[in-house]
Amino acid sequence: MVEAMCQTSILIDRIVLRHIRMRLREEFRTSFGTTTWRDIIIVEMHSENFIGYGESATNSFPGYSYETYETVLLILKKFLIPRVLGKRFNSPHEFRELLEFVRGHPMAKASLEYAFWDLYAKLLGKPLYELYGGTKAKVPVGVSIGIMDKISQLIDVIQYYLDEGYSRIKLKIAPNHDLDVLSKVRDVFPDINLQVDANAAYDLFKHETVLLKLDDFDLTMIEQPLHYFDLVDHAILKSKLRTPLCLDESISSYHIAKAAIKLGSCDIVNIKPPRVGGIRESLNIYRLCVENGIGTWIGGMLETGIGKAHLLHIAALPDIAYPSDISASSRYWKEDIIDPPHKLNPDGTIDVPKRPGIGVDVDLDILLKYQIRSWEFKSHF
Ligand code: OSB
Ligand code: MG
Repeated sequence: MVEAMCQTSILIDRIVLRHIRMRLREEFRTSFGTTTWRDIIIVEMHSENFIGYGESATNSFPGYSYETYETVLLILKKFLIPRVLGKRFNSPHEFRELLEFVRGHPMAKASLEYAFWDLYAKLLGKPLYELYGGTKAKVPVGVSIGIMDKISQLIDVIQYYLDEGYSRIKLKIAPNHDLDVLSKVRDVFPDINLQVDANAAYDLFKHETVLLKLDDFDLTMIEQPLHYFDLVDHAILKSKLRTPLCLDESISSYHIAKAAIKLGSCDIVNIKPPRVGGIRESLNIYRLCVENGIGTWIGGMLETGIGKAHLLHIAALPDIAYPSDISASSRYWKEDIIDPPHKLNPDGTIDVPKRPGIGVDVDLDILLKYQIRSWEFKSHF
């Protein structure tokens, strides 16, 4: 689909990296740690008068994966940028191919690939979703809610987001913060679309009884209950659960997705472009899942409006089956760095931007308020 498009040759003549630090409106607690501040690398890729934008989804601590914003900076500066700067590319496929010489570091690759896709689409004058074969003008979204000490507070927060119009609620769970919480939440909200995410906190041997009791709460899915390397135990657990099992952290690439599907480790895959190394890999995983009857949706990583815009274009694909973790700008930020900000529609969807590329403008004045440092790389021509 993408490869068959009209050829546009792009010369990458300048790349600017901006380290920004933004405070979340509220701290976000998961089984792997608490996030209050986000350290983000914004990638600005220039060709002629066009600018493409990417964003690293990493954090300041390697709790979700081994990458941090510092490793992204290192890999971009030392390996990836020197490889692409001053070169011409005829397609995003050709661009992405050149990043393959680095093993791992998916979030570094994704941040650069994001910027290239945006640039490429802007040069073609087309919104990104059209290049991906996306068909949805607006996509169903849900909100992900962190762990809270007080159940009364959690109930209030759920009510707040339901009132805002979110129609799917995802709760973070962890050992000793699960059945009791869910039973109280279900008492108050018996009918809402509810799912949970354990961020790999459980062990099948130690926690089997608790995990099987999750079947009692009519959950849409259980996300990443076990260790991220443990495809086999996930397959065993899936065979014992009625609730669909979704993998997040485990699915680090197309090849692992293939193994997980062959092993029967999951019913659903949360596709997160930053986790798998970008858009091309996400499109490949999406197609693989659709061919194999595995449900998909697009996961989030507390991104700014730039990263969320990229997610919206991918979530516009026709067979994404569940609401995605793409909340409105106001969910995480007092002030987003894009114009216009992403807004939630009353029906629990967010519009896919229609203008070329990611389809939203970056507000440089706001971005610079949060900037810690920037680095500029110019081609020699
Ligand atoms: O596991 O899905 C996750 C945020 C950071 C890291 C991991 C995860 C999350 C979320 C929030 O659940 C998703 C979002 O709204 O961006
Ligand atoms: Mg998750």
